[in-house]
Amino acid sequence: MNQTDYSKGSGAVKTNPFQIFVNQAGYRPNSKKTAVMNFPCESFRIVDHNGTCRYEGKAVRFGDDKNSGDTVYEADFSAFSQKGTYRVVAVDETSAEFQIAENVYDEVFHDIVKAFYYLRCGCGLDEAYAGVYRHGKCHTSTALLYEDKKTELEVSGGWHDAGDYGRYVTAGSCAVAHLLYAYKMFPSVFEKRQFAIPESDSDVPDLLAECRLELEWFMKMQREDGGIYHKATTMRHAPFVMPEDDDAPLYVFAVSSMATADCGAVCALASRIYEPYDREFSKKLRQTAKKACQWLDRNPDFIGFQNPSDCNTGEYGESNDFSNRFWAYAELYTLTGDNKDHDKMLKALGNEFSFTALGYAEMGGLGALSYLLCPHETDSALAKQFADHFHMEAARLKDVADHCGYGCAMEEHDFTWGSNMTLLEHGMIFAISDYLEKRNTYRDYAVMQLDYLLGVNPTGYSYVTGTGEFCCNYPHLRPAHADGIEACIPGMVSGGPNRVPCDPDAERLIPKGTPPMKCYADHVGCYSLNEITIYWNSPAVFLLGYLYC
Ligand code: 9MR
Ligand code: ZN
Repeated sequence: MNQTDYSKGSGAVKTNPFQIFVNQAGYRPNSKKTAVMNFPCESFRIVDHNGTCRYEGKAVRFGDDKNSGDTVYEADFSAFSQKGTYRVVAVDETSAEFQIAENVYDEVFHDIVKAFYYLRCGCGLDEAYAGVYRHGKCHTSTALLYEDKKTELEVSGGWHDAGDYGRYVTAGSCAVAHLLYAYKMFPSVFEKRQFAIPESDSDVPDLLAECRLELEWFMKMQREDGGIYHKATTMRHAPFVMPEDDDAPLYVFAVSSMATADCGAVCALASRIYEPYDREFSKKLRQTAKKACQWLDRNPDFIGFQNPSDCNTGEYGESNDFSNRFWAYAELYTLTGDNKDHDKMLKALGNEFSFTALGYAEMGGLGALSYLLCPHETDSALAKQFADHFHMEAARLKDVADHCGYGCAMEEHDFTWGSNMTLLEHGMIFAISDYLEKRNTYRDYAVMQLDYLLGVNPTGYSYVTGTGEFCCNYPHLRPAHADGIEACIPGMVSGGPNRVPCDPDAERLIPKGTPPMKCYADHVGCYSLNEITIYWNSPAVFLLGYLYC
């Protein structure tokens, strides 16, 4: 993230040739279908690839949209459900190509899950699975404990966090939790689905095989006394080289109470999920979770994390660990059914935090979800409170989306670093609320969040690499740049617009006063707009899992 010479993609940022904004992956036949225009128009047409008009509709003036600064017109073609490949045309503008078909999400879903494979650390990526994106083994040397450099630790494995090669426990726990809840809530979507990974032929669903890599790494990050080290990284961010060429010494940094709680929580969750597939592994996860929670019992005070002054890799600092502890004890109770664990969870409720936040720092929503899906006896009044929080949040977000010309459930303050995570987590809230009530009240709103991600937004970008005619292709992602291949590794969710761009390239490229939803550039230097991370992909997996049901 410094004075790097970006030889690829460092030129001008492309301008969008399409002024009508559509979901570039497409729409399912029976789903809500909207395109958005930001120029005056009264009607629109859907044309097929021969240019033949297949549908005509009236454009509806939405009016001024605050976060994009646009005056917006909407084209609703939900009534048109004929399978095919189309564009929307209005006045003399056109949209990118899109499809209407039952399976329109298949490819993007595959890519977004497969992205985790591409981020694997340690094992190297085989040509058989990675094709041109293959690379050698990376970060396999032992690491030194930063606090006591005589101690060497073997902590290979897991996933690279993001555009950098660091591995961070809190970030990883959040991502694995999204993926495991996707599996738990929508099992039929994942049971048979393969993502072309080395484990695809095993009896374990691919999504679980993929998460296992990260879980195995978490276990290596646990200290004898149960505490979990916060991160394993080099001292400084690597230059833009391939992972196997990043050979700076690795360090393991201090134990934090957030990492211990988050990792304990996700291992407890995983222990239940892997039980039918691998008893031994499930037992190990249970032990990791128990030891982590015992450490929390013995260390009731917050132990945060701050980078030592000579380290510039990700910090993932938090100012308290209330929600993390609640999540840990909620998952522990869900695993054990032990009243003592229930008491600990109740005690952790004594502090104020959100019960709908889904990470990476605030974890209260995951604790609430754990309790709501708990197979043991629960306090029905408390469970109702948790469910109500999700329903109230879904209703609030619906209102936000109704006031947005692009149907996006985000407010001005949501457009910060990684805004697409917030977008997708809001999509998750719609899904969770409906799931709990076995209804489809918010389905259209969940679809609309995905539409925004894949092109129904004022930049016109599909924010997923490889999806759509006009998608981001130059994310701040070291191997994608260093491999010299023009087409980026597919399936990477870009962080998205950030109204407070805070890297030198973004400060140069985004004029002051740009509306929040347009503060984006598909430029490799812009880590505050265009990085990728595991926990920006993971909520997309959850949302797509839901939309498949
Ligand atoms: O996602 C994180 C974002 O919310 C923070 O504002 C930002 C600055 O602290 O850090 C982001 O996390 C980065 C992490 O520190 C290192 N790996 C890449 C992450 C995504 O940019
Ligand atoms: Zn690596």
